[in-house]
This record gives sequence, structure tokens and C-alpha cells, in this order.
Amino acid sequence: FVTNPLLRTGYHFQPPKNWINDPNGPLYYKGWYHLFYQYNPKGADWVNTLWAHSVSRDLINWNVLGLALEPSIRSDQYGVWSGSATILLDGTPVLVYTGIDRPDTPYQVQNVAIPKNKSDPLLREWVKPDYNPIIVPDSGMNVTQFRDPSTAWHIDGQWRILVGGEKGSHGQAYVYRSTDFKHWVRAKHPLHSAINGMWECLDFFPVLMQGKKGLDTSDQSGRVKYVLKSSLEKARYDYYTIGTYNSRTERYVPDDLNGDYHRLRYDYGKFYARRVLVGWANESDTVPDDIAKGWSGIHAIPRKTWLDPGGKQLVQWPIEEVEQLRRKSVSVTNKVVKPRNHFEVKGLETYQADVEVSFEIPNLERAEPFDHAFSNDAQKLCRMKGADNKGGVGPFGLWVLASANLEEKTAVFFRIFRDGHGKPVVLMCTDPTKSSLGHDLDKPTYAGFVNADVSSSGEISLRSLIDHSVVESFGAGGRTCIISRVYPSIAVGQNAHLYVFNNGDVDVKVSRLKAWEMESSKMNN
Ligand code: DQQ
Repeated sequence: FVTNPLLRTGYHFQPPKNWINDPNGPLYYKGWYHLFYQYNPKGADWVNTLWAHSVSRDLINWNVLGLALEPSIRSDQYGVWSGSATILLDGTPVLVYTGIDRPDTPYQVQNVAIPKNKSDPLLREWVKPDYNPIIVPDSGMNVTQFRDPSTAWHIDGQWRILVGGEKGSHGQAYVYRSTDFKHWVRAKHPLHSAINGMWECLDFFPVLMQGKKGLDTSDQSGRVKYVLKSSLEKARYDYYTIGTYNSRTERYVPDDLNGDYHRLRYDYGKFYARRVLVGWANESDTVPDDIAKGWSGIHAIPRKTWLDPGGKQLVQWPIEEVEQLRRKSVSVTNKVVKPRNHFEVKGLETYQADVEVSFEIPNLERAEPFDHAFSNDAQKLCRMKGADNKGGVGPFGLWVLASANLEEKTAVFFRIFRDGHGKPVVLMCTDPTKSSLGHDLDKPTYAGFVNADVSSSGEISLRSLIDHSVVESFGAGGRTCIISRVYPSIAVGQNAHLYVFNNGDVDVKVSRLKAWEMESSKMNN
């Protein structure tokens, strides 16, 4: 059943076939969005990855171009791994990427590529200057954990770039500086480091303290904070901290000094790699299944990202361009869902849909007490208290990709607890444990706390982008995001249903719900 073509996505980014992982070097040039990505042109498994290239006018409809970077020089002959794009001061885009230059150990160095023809808006051909590699690891550095150069930023006449690494058990954000983008020298100490293993796909960028406008990496005007994101190689998720950056001392200090342990995440589901914000979500089936179905990996819908007015976290929302795919819709207003009850949202196909719903928060008297032992482990709490585990206030939310008799369903929901002072603690979960009757699937429950003042607003909202085998959800306007992969065996195509459920002890009111069928986008075909 995993090879059922009805499980292939309709509007999430992917090539026509084969393996993809990290988004690489997104850039905007002469009216086109360019997206590169780790790609195996020969199959649906992670071997021989290089950079494939797609372009778009709106980040939703994509055209595939030829491969952008393939192994071709001594310093990338055994692999073209992840990296970034930077636009130089004269407008020239440059790709900086990791090359593997030895056959036996993945010895890692950093290379650049520049457009062959700058007047081509599609930037179809890239050349690798003969001064490559631009950065090699110093002696004493871990040469197999030294990769994924970030977008560069320019301050006081100098470019800076980060390269991720590992020293002992500490993740490292090494800083390299250059005036000409050719000769690079490592700063004495890293920008930041913390005790949590190899840091892949580092990202470092300023965010405005007020407003939603995005900033160029070099922009220091206005009052800004900085975001440092790393992808944890072993745990396979991204986390970030928010802090301040001093370009003279070349140091970044997180505002929350324990931030590296609290680990705010872009997304509490399968979301790995980089910003527009685009992330890679891998499959949850087996490698043989991927090879049989001929494709593996998708990218999330690009997300607009800004700093929450409280300054403590980022907020993300699907770019508005995705709304052009909305077609037929249905609405529900002011509908009460009794305890242990549910209702179906009828009148549209929901295997490819966009659903926005607002729940009125009921009285919290019946809310379960919050156990602070779980303060740093939402996922564990949600594994224990899944969607079918009856609660006080909640679990309430959506069953998506559900079969008619509910033997298959993926639950996206909230559960509200009360702390010792009577304050609400909101948990958001995606529980895929009942998503499929199929075997050999990875069905991890994902969860995060939602930092939203539900007592004063009296409401909490949820948006889910459903796309055959993807459920990408945004809680409380994008304060907590969870993307997850599921593979129903019955609830596919027109057999997929959508429900609102309440497994709590008190009534929950759907103040508004609107669901749209989504058209397929043009996806690299
Ligand atoms: N995958 C790339 C690496 C990166 C890792 C190679 C993260 O450069 O560190 O495909 O998914």
C-alpha cells in the first residue's frame, strides 16, 4: 500500500521521482525563486547526493531545471553536500557548499560555485573557480564533521560564514571571515557551541524585534535579535535559540542561557534543514518501500517567519501564495462538540486540503493538573496521553486522513492542563499511532507546548495542510508547528475523511471552521 500513487503529495515540494533531502541555497534572482536540494538522480535512497535545481515565480508552482552541482573537481569528487547561497555586493549569487574529497572517509571541505552567465535569470549553469576549495579543516579539527556552510553576512567590510562542526561532544559554529570571498580565515573561537553533538545545516540571521518583515542576513538596521539554528545529527531535528550578536567580539549569546537545553524548535515533527523557511521531511516507511515506490522525501510549504512580540520565540505561517490553490470550501460555525463526541466535516474531498479552525476554550475547572516533570518533554507527555486517552479539557482537535469507520485516523489536537497557579498549559500533538493499518511504518507522536495566552483570548486556533501523506499543522497562529508523514491504507483519495473530535470531559465549541479542497500545484513536471 505504501507504493499507492494516491499517497504521493499534490502540493508539497518534490521532484518527479527519487530521493531528496535538505533544501540548499534558496535565493531570489531576477524575478525567480531558486531552490536547490540534495538529490540522488539514480534512486530513492541517500547515496551520491548532489544539487538539483528548481525555479518558481511564487514558491508554490515549480519547474525543474538540470542538475546545478555535480561532483566534478578534486575537492568535491566524492560528494556535493549541503550549503547556502549568498548574493555578493555587486549582485552576483554565489553557492557555497561542502565537498567530499576522499573516497574512504568523508573528509569535508568547503567550495564555491558562481553563475556562468549572470544575465540568465534561471542561472542554469554554475562554474567552480580554480581557487577551490575555499576552506579546509585545520589540524585538530574533526574532518568528517565539518560541513553545511551558512549564508554569509557582511559587516564593516568583512564577510562571515558559519561552518558546522563537532568537537568532543560539543556542536560548533565555526566562523570564517573574508574580504574578497576567496580567502577565508577562521576566527579564533566559534560563534557559539553547546553540548549536543554535531551541528548540521547551521543558520544564523537577524529578525526585527517588532513587525513581521524579513531581513537580509547582513541587515543590522533597526532593532534586531539574532536566531541561531542547528540541526542535530543524532536526534534528527532542528532547534534554535534567540540572542544577541556582537560582530566585534564575533560572539553570539542566547538570551535564555539554558536555551540550548530547552531547545525551541522550528517544528516539532519531521522538519530538518533551512530557512526561507523550507524544511525537509523524510519518509516514515522503510528504505525498500521507498525504492519500490521510486521516491522519498518532500519539502514543507515555505513559511514566513518572524519574532513573536514577546521576543522569546519565532512564529511561522505558510506563505500566502499557497492560498491560490484553495478551491471548493465548507464552513462550520458555533458548533458544540460534547464530551467523547465527534462530527464529520462533509461536502468536500479532504485528502488534499487546507483546514482552519478556532476552538473556544472551555472553562478550565476540569483541566488536568500539569506535572512539571514534563516541562521539557512535550513529546513524552503526548505519547502517554495520546488522542484516545480521555482527558479533562481536551484532547480536542481534528482527525484527518481518517477512514469512514475511524479505524484509520491521524489526530492533530490540543490538551489543556492547569499549573499550580491555575494557569493553562497548552499541549499540541500529532498522534499518528492509528494512522494506518499497514506494517513497518514509523509512527512517532510529535508534540510541543503552545506559548499562547489562551485565557485572555478565550480561543485557540489550528491550521492543517493535508496532502495525501503529509499533515503539516500550525497551532495558535504558528506558535507551534508540527509536520508529520503518514501512510493510510484505507483513508486514501476519496476514502479520506475529516472529523472534529472531543475526547475531553467538557464541551468544546468550534467557533469557526473553514476547509478548502486544494488544487495540485505544478510540481517539477
Ligand atoms: N545531509 C547532507 C549534509 C547534511 C545532512 C548530505 C543533513 O551536508 O549535514 O546530504 O541532512
